[in-house]
Amino acid sequence: MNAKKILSFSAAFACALFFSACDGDNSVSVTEKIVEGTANASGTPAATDSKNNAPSQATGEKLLVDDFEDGDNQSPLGDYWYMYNDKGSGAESSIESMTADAEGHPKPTPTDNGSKKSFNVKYTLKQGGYQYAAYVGWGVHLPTDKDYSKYTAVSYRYKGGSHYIHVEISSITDSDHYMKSMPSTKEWTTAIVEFSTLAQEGWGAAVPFKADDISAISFQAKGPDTQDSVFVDDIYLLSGTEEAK
Ligand SMILES: [Ca+2]
Repeated sequence: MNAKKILSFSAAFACALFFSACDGDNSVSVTEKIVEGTANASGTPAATDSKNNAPSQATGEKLLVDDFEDGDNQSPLGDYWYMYNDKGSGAESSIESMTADAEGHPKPTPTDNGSKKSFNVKYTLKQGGYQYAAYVGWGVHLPTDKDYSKYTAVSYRYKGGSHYIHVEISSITDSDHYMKSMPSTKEWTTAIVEFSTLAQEGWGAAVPFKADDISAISFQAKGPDTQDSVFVDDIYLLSGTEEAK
């Protein structure tokens, strides 16, 4: 797939899926790229906008997890966005929201992606005396009494450092969640992550993935000591996808 095709597709797709970002201004989306991450959680993140690896587009129902336009700390599905760090494990990483409230809870921040707000974290990874890689994370729980069985993928837009997306299921109790590694990007990028491409990292119990058991969508930055930031927006569960034309 050549670059021109990616750009023309991306603009159309972004306006179809995220139409609110395109009201009266198609120029917003033309710089977006569409990528997928790598299934290997320990591998080097790589974009898939290269030959023989076409991106997907949504074809079925969408369930909004959050688009942050209301500016509050709560997902439309009911639960609240959270952040965590590795200090309880003995490392020294930190994470903060650019616009936390008085209690330190993360809140959406004004954004440059054509919508009003997105969710931002900035973080410092610092291994300290911890024997494994430093990590921080952020995410939101989903109500577990809802039927997610028809959903096959999660989509979101992001900009910033490399990270992992986690689709957590309630039947995993040791935190070795299904995940995918996503590459860093300096431009707002649309990612469609098929559940079939997720993998557990492998240090915990192997548990079959069942979409109906989804309990959280979360993100994690993990690796060598560094400082970076990530913005996320327009997070949806998708019931169908197909290869982009
Ligand atoms: Ca938004």
